[in-house]
Amino acid sequence: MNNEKLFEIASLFAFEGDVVSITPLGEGFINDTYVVTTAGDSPNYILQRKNHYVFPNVPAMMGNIVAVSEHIKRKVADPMRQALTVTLTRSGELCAEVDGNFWAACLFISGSKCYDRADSTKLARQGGAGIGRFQSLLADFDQPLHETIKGFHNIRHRFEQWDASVAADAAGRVAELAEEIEWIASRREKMLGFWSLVEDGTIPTRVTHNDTKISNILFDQTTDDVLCAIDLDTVMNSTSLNDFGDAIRSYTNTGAEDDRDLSRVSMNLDMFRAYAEGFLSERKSTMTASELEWLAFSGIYITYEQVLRFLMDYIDGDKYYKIAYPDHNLVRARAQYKLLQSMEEQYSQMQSIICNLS
Ligand code: GN1
Ligand code: MG
Repeated sequence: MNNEKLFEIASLFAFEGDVVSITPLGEGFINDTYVVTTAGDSPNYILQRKNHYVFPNVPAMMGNIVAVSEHIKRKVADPMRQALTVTLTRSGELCAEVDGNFWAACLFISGSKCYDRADSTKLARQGGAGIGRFQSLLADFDQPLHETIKGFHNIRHRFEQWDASVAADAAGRVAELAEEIEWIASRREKMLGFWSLVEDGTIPTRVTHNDTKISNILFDQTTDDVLCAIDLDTVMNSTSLNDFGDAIRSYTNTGAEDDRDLSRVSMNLDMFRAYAEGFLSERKSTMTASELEWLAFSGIYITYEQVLRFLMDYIDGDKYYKIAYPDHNLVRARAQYKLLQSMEEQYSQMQSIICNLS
């Protein structure tokens, strides 16, 4: 995106001060993110092009983000730093549509930082407490939330998409994937068994973040305390276990999400314990027995779902995730599968850790 165009888009938003620079930030797989720097003492902002292939209704998604953030603001000591502040367009809209793309903005929280990787148990504990607190702050949120991505962590829905993708074979890749397709098939009933407990209400539905990797938490630059959860695009009603499971998938991995060297990929049990300690320190007293019973399994569930999603995108011809090279989604799927196997091997230890903490 050229700079002139970016300045033109920025001018649509009710930013304070003169915009002096707009620079890319981070490596999200979905949206394009920029930092907007303004002159003098005026605040800086985050400007994002929201991917509307992934998010079909960006205004409704922004409505979720505003509602949830307003709710959190009413409860925290420092609302401008412990919650997101969405910046409206000059005409008062939640987002701007430019050439068929949707743009949205929020305040850049000053004196904040984030981490790309959780490389210590201290960070894992803090991250767990951060997401646990996010869920606690929203426990009494009672407004309807738009389902931003239909069936996001609903494996029954994912299997419908999966079956259609495999049948369509849009990129002609199915024939070479017999082994990988069997990884998915062999665990299908087990995953549906877990999800049916969510569907029948045995496991309760709450307000959840749904994308809980470490880079989606802001820390204070000075104190290193957690400030708030960011990237609220996927805030929806689901089981709180998905937030735990997705974090376990990312925090505990000893390798990279897309590691070609599978010998580097495994689940680190100390990181699992630390994340669980942090999460349960905030949530234990309000969790049901069924949630605690399935907490450890949620890591396996979400990692399996991620194998399926990466593989499905590879089968579809790489339509969803940004890729850096042609078989990137396949490499991601294989690395996540290695992580899944490592979790399955350590499942009884994961279970006893949760049991001891709860
Ligand atoms: C996507 O773009 P990013 O990094 O926030 C995805 C997550 C995946 C993740 C895999 C809306 O998140 O669900 O777990 O990639 N977000 C969406 O790293 O699909
Ligand atoms: Mg995200």
